[in-house]
Amino acid sequence: MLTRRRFLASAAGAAIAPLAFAEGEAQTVLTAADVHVDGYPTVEAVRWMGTTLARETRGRLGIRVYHSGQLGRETDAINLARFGALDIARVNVSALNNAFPLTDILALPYVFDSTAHMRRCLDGATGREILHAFEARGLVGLAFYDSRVRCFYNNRRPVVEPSDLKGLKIRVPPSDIFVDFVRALGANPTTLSYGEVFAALQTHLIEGAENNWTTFYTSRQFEVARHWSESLHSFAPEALLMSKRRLGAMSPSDRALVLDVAAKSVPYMRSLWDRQEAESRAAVEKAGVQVAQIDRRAFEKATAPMIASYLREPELMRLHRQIRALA
Ligand code: GTR
Repeated sequence: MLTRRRFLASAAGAAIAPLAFAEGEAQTVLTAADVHVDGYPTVEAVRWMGTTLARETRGRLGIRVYHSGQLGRETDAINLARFGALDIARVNVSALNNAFPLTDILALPYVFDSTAHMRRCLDGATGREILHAFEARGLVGLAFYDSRVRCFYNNRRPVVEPSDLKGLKIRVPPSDIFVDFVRALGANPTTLSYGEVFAALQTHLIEGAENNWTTFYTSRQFEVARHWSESLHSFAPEALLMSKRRLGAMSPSDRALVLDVAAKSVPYMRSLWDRQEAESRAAVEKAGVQVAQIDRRAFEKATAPMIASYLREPELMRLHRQIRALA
């Protein structure tokens, strides 16, 4: 095995950069923003990109990840990246829906049947087309990451039927799809940024929200919302975006390297994700959160007109057909 000591010894006194670089130590440090806590699979995947870039360029390129929302909301990160003030924004597609309408198809409820189905679509022509669409507005779509599936949870009661949600104030991300979906179920949608959700649940400004197991756990929202419902409604994935201006300013070979390393971070992220999701669910259930199965038919029936209204948009209908053909 080539250890660091042996590598340095074999360099015979030449001024060679070390094999491992601390985050942010490279000559050119790209900045990345994520709302999630340190250790979350998206944070770790971008950090892995930074380590890989540093290794491949002998310390010339690296990434510093500002996690836990240190650089603000996802909508802020998107705009900062568009204008070149931030290099990499890791956000959920829900934060992109209103500005990039093609992303609607990825967040729309009941479009994907499973993670495997979603991965097939994102890894193929549908994913490539949507990633490409970001370029029209100052961004380069580097990759999509997993976020599995979103479900409702609340601090009031078990939710089985849509009528159980009636009148509840439910936090949604800043996307019309989520606002319309929650409204179609008879609840009151409240748009809040991710960082505000825990306190809003705790102070009863809202009564519920919806997200995946990993986020529910790592944000500690499970401590203040004790009823989870397996609504499995949206597979809205994560998007990894880069400032088009910043990427365009790099040399062609560095540009190709960044794109390649981003693509390679996807399987890495997925392996972290699968493990973390199972651990998160187990921890939440152990902490006593009640899990209810829902009446899926009733949920689909209540929201069918709302979903159909989005699919009247020809581009979304076309993508929907493409996705369903891979089901
Ligand atoms: C999570 C996602 C975050 C953020 C959050 C939210 O699943 O990973 O990027 O978008 O949802 O609902 O705001």
